[in-house]
This record gives sequence, C-alpha cells and structure tokens, in this order.
Amino acid sequence: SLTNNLRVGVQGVELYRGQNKRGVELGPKAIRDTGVVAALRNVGHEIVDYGNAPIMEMQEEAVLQERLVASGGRQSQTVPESDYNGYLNVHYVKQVADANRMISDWTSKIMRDGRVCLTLGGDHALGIGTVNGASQVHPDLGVLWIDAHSDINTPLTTGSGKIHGMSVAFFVQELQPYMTQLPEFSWVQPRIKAANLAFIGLRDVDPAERAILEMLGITAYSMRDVDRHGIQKVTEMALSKISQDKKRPIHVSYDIDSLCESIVKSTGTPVPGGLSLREGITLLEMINETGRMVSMDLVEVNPLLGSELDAAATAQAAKHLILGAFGHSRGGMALNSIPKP
Ligand code: NNH
Ligand code: MN
Ligand code: MN
Ligand code: MN
Repeated sequence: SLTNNLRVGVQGVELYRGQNKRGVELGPKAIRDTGVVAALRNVGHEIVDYGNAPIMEMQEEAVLQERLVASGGRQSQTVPESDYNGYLNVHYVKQVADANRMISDWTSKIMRDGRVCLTLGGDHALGIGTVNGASQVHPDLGVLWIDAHSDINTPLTTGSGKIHGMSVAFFVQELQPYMTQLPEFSWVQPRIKAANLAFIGLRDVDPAERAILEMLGITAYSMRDVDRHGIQKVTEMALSKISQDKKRPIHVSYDIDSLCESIVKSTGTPVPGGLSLREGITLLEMINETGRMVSMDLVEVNPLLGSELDAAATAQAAKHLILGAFGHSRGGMALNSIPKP
C-alpha cells in the first residue's frame, strides 16, 4: 500500500553550472509554482520547505539573473565553457564542487531532522551532493538513477566537460581507482557500491559509459528493457537487484529527461522514445510502496526552454511524478486516511 504520512523536507537547488543552458536554475521555482507542496500536504505528509540552498554561484550570478529577467525574454542562454585546466575537460569544477558541498550538508541535516529529503533542481550535478549527504546518514544506501543518460562519465571520459554527465562516477565506490581525483571534490565519500545502484530509462549512453557499466556489472535498464518487460517488471527487478533483502534505504534521483521528449520539452537534453508520464508515475508509486525511499531528487526542469506551454507541461509532469513518489492515490483517498485539519 502507498505511504502517505511522512515527515518531508523540501530543498531547492538552483544549480546550473553542471551543464551549459541557463534557466535550469529556475526549476525549483517552476516546480513549487505548480502547488506541489500544498498537494503533498493534502496527501497527508507533514512538510517543511527549507527554501533554496544559498549556493555561492547564485549569489555571484544574481546580477546576471536580474539582467536576464529584465530583458523580458524567457529565452535560455548558452553559457561559455570554462576548462578545469589544459589537460582535463571539466567545466566549472569549483562552482559545482562548492555548491555540492553545501547540498550534501543540507541533505544530511534534513534527513537527521527525521525527514524524507525532496530536492528540487537545478541540474543533475546536484546528485553528487544529495547522494553524498544521504549516504552519510544511511551508509548502506541504494540508488535508483532514472534518466535517459547514465551520467557516469569520469573527468577523463567526458566528451562534453559537463559535470551533470559525471555525477554517478563521483559516488560509486568501485569506480574510484579509475576516477581522476579532483581536489575540489576531495570531501566526497564514494560510499555507493556498484551492486546497490540501478538505472532505468536509458537511451543515450556514451561508449565509455557503456564500458564502465559493463566493467562494474551495474544494473541498467534501457528503454528497450522497458519495452520488452514493461515498467512494473523492470522496476521490480531494479528494486530487488539493489536490495536483495528488501531492507536497504533508497535514494531516487529522477532526471525529468527520462520522460519522453514529446511530453517533456523544457529540459536541457530531451531525448525521444522515453518513459510515458504514466510509466514514470507507476515506477515511483512502486518505490513509494516499499516505504524505504529516504531521499529524492527531481532535476533538469528548465522553464526557459521550449514554449511557455511546454514549460508548464514539464513542471506539471514534475509535480505528478513527485506526487507518485509520495503516495498520492490516483484512485482517490480512503476516508480514514484524509488528514485532519
Ligand atoms: N552523456 C552526456 C555527457 O556526458 C550527456 C549527459 N546529459 C544529461 N544527462 N542530460 O542526464 O555530457
Ligand atoms: Mn571544454
Ligand atoms: Mn541526468
Ligand atoms: Mn538525462
């Protein structure tokens, strides 16, 4: 049965330096503006919204941001790349590292307050911080990474230099011997075992990423698997792979681009042929039913991409995914479970 009586902490993370399209920093506001927090209260949860983490780059960028808004246009801009050095191609290392250090602290603090942590992004590089924070509280954490992409490039294998395509590489224990150690990220504790990680929704994986997945035997269900087995079977398999004894606490990192490009256009790298919104909801409902989800990210909503209607549809999709993850009953609520005023 669905879990609908949790203590929940919401945090926004206006991170955008993990990729190169402005606007993803407006994701937390776009998602909150759907009324998702009030909707979660109606489901029955007790919720504290901690607001947006004051990451330094947003303060530095506040002026730029105002100019963007003042320009009247809601057009996304592509930001210039900044290389780590002449040898590695990793963009904005310090900004992304410093932001993640704070995100990690906020995540573990929210969880130590006894709350399920819901993180609204922002780009997917924030997963470095949320997984680190969550695994500090639950060292036996399992991770489900729902994404069109596997985000497991290392600083050596990345073609793009974008850290949102490398997040997973930072926290997988067995990958560390192959991982270029960046001093800015030396605070990260890679505690997630390859066996306790699974991907669902893949359809755009780089050759080096595929090699890493195979080398470490990481469970990865692509859209081909979803087509073959159906989303229920795939979710069951993923859940039992990452926790055979069905006891492990679960972090869900949900990239909105796992959904099909036809429904989610306001995201940095839309990919055709993805999950339907219903498959996304079903998957998250099943995770909710385990009662073991301790933390969830919803990332890569960029309201400056696509039309305003696209942006609204993408934010709505995010809202309904979150509702599924937090046990909203599509069949209506039983009278005795409706929260008392
Ligand atoms: N694999 C590519 C890279 O490393 C694309 C990653 N883009 C994403 N990931 N949107 O979710 O840059
Ligand atoms: Mn570059
Ligand atoms: Mn991603
Ligand atoms: Mn993605």
